[in-house]
Amino acid sequence: MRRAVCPGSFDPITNGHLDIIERASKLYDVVHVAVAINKSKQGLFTVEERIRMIEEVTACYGNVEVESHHGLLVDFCRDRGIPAIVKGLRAVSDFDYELQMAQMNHGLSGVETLFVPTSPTYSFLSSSLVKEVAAYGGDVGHLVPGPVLQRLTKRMAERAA
Ligand code: COD
Repeated sequence: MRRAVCPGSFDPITNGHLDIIERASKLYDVVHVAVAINKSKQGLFTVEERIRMIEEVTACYGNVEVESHHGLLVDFCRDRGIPAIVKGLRAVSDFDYELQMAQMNHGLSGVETLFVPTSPTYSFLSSSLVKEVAAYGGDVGHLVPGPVLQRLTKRMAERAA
């Protein structure tokens, strides 16, 4: 079984994340999506909510497993026998930090990182920007999957009330 992991915060998953997960799902037998638990950062969605949204929008691929994780990503990989991390690269600005993480992860455990160039349509897209635009009532319907848009709209309305 060829396995890979797509890690991230996914707060919430965007079409940019989904594009990378879909492309990884065509290259590997099983793609693990690892949702990082960051106790020092309050998310818009709980980790459980993020997992449910990712499961819903990746179910169609048939080979994607979604889990939370805390601690080092390389430990998540070691525990599941995953030799590769798949990351999307949006722009040169992503590259410095992604290269550092890739080299650190390889040095720690030998796990490889493979970079997939983002689709040009999504090269500007991040969860943070989606949340900011949505918070001010902007249209993000073309940037996130439908089920995510529904929950995002609801959460923003709750926050505004
Ligand atoms: N197009 C393509 N890819 C995208 C896009 C887009 N528009 N947006 C995001 N991505 C991809 C990128 O590969 C990105 O790295 C990944 O999705 C996740 O993005 P986010 O924003 O959801 O998540 P981050 O950047 O907050 O996630 C950081 C990690 C959780 C991956 C990282 O901190 C980590 O591995 N933490 C675990 C602890 C650890 O091992 N630390 C040591 C690292 S050396």
